[in-house]
Amino acid sequence: MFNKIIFYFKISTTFLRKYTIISDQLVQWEEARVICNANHHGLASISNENEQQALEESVAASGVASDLWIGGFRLIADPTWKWARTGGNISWTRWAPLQPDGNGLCMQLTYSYLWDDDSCIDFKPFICNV
Ligand SMILES: [Ca+2]
Repeated sequence: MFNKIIFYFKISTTFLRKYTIISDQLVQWEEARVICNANHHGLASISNENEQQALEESVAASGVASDLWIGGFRLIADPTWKWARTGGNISWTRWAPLQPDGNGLCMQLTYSYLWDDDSCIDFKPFICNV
């Protein structure tokens, strides 16, 4: 039902991370989270430079030239960003310049692979951890 594109990237001899990009389904952030939890291992989370690099490579290889939902979010009364997949606070970050600027509570990966807060009700393709 989805056009799933799965990429595998070996980042080092001890590190392997896989991401799935579902590129033909445009959904709001919450729906992306639910789909990723049901079918994979959560909406994509990025914990360090290696994972960011793997994500960038998988998006580049997919040919998807669009903003994409990833798994960061915050609550309206709390400035702390968390990963939906784990519930943990986000420490390592790769925000775009001048972001987060407060225009939304959900995190997108921009077409230049940087992080940006955005309105959760926008419709975008998304990336799951697998
Ligand atoms: Ca923003």
